[in-house]
Amino acid sequence: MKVVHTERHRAHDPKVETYLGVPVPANEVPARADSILAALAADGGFEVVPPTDHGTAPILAVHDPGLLRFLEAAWPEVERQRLDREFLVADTYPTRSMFAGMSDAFVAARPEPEAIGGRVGWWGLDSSNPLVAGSYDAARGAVDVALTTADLVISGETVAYGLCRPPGHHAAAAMAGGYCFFNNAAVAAQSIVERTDERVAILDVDVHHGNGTQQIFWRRDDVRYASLHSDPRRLYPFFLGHADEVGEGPGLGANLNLPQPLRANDATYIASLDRAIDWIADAPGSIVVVSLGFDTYERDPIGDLALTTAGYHEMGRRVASLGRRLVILQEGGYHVGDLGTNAAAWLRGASGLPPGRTIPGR
Ligand code: Q9C
Ligand code: ZN
Repeated sequence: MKVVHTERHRAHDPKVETYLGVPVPANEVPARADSILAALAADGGFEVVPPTDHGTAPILAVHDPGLLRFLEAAWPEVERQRLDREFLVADTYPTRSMFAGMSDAFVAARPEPEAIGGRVGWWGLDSSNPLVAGSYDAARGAVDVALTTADLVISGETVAYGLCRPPGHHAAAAMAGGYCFFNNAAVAAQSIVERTDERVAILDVDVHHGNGTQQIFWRRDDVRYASLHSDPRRLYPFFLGHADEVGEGPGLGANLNLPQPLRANDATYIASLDRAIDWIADAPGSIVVVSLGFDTYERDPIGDLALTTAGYHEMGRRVASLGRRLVILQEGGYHVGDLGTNAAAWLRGASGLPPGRTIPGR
């Protein structure tokens, strides 16, 4: 299997994030990609290829140009103002209740703030998403990885894996958040729709609901979105991801959320996965974009499900059994030590290979 990867991800190297306002070690770190690459290299069945530059047009096909402008300008502005800090994060957000009682048109006409402290809240979902000096460049690299992975599949590979970092599925059309800046999977899916004229399905198996992907395709029937995730009553992103979110307008019925119970195991999870797979099989199309997270893992530090390495192999096998071509893109997964082994297991399953090595000592 081809693996698309670039070292550009390394520029996004936050040391700290904040958790309910308290500094904690960052979860979304370059070592994640190192873990995955090391395991795939040890496996031997993977060929690493670099991405090609796709420019900004595919990003602007799903994102507000203001988000791109902000992300590009944010760190230079921090430096220009000599704000002495290692990362930028908002403390003030345009929360919905601020605008309660005001008309949609009035709210839509509120101007983007000029001050950096206002802009970072304007374009952001949450305060645990540190933006550092290299975040923009790394995020552009991750989009190129996703688009190159889609290119490979469009030009005939049955499956390819993009080692996107930073991840993407929390980024909405006009919003970054949840360790995400651009929505890699949404950019790839949009590009596939444009170039193949086919419908595309996105299957999101990160432990968190992909609120950004859902938002981008909410009113569309040409891109179906299915997500398995921890119930948002317990876990981030809290405000979206419930089972009653089914899309609106032309997109009514093209969104499927399957919230999972606390500590869901392989059997419980895979029963839901089969539902999502059947739902995807119900609609036409030959390509599925997989938003692949390993924060469903039993030892993940921020997830609350309990999947195993063996479960990941079975998941990959079942997703491949759809008989569609797969554009597999990396999202979350924060147990850095076991991340690579889990990724190798999933991708081996998706390639029709038997399970590889297991977690040492387990
Ligand atoms: N104490 C992805 O997995 N909140 N994003 C973390 C941890 C944000 C996760 C709080 C979690 C975002 C792509
Ligand atoms: Zn996640």
